[in-house]
Amino acid sequence: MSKEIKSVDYGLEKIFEGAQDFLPLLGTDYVEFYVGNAKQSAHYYKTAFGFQSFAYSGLETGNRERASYVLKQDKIRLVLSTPLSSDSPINNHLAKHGDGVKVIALWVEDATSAFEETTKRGAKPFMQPTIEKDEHGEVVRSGIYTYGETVHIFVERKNYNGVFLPGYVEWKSDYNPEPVGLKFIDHMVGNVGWGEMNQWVKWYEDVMGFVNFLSFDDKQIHTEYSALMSKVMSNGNGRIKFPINEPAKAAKKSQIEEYIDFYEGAGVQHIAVATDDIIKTVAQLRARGVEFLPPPPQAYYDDIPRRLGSHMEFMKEDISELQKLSILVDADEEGYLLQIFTKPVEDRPTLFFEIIQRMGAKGFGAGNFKALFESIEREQALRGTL
Ligand code: TYF
Ligand code: FE
Repeated sequence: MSKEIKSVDYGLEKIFEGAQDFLPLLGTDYVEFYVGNAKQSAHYYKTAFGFQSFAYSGLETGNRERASYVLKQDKIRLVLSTPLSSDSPINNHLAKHGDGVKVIALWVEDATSAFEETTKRGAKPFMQPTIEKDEHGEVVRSGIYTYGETVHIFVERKNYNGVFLPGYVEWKSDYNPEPVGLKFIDHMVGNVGWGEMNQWVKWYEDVMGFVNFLSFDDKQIHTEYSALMSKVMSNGNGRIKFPINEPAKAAKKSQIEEYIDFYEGAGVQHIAVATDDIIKTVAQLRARGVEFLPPPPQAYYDDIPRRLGSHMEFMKEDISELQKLSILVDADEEGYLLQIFTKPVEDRPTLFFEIIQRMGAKGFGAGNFKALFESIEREQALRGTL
């Protein structure tokens, strides 16, 4: 069998059959981080993760409140924003949470309707529908709060042909490290507090029209020390997937609790980015200084043929290559997936990245949870937070 499956069919059409999608989403538009020093963060994401300079807003463009650097790699756009004075509202977010994700922006046909449909279903407004214009046309944006102080901004750009948004100019740089093959955002995970997962699941169902199509309970996700529960939410076309985690009772501190303690509330735990050549991507990331969680034991790799079963015959990657890079492998009925997790990318043990290559599998690596969480716990122990 030589089938290569690129995009994954979750069969969501069946779940949504007959339902009217009141919030059609075209994809992730951008992810905005609030950071202490956007200029230096931009250098890190270019150098280490292979993002390309794309757009800029700051003092030179007449923006005296904040500086924002927009980076791009294939379909992924990151915005790194930093306050330029103590008056900026970014400061409060930074003081409380440290560097982290403030905005998960979603691309829509109609940002006014997205705002009305979600706020009438109970969403707390963050930004009223606002028209921004420049010589390249106009963009309409609106926004609502989700968990913690994180927000969703709806971006309508059908009448715009500028580089990013009004207020931004093209950012040309003489320093352009090669991309590492990151293609698009596969999913973004939110950590919420004790007992709060189900209310956020309900919020995504009621307010955004999402469905819960996969769940993991603390019986599946636990180690000797800690446990968590997770439910995966998806929109109608399957392009937007948001797993929601909550800590579960266990012998020691759950990694989700550690996150909540250091982020001082709910927030984005990880951003999973897709590649179609994880071996090449991870080799390059490692060479550029990106740190990953330590590898699972030899027994994990010895067991891969058994775990992959019939998928083994069309697995193209060499297990020893995967082991050399500490890449994890999981399988479900439809295929297999390869994944790896970075260490947190800031000093607080909060946000990290996942690199994922799906070869037909629709899951999130449940078969890796135990090995992965034991690896996270070894890191927690080093931090004295387990
Ligand atoms: O998105 C997921 O569900 C997987 C697995 O703390 C996972 O990437 C779940 C929880 C966690 C780290 C990874
Ligand atoms: Fe993930």
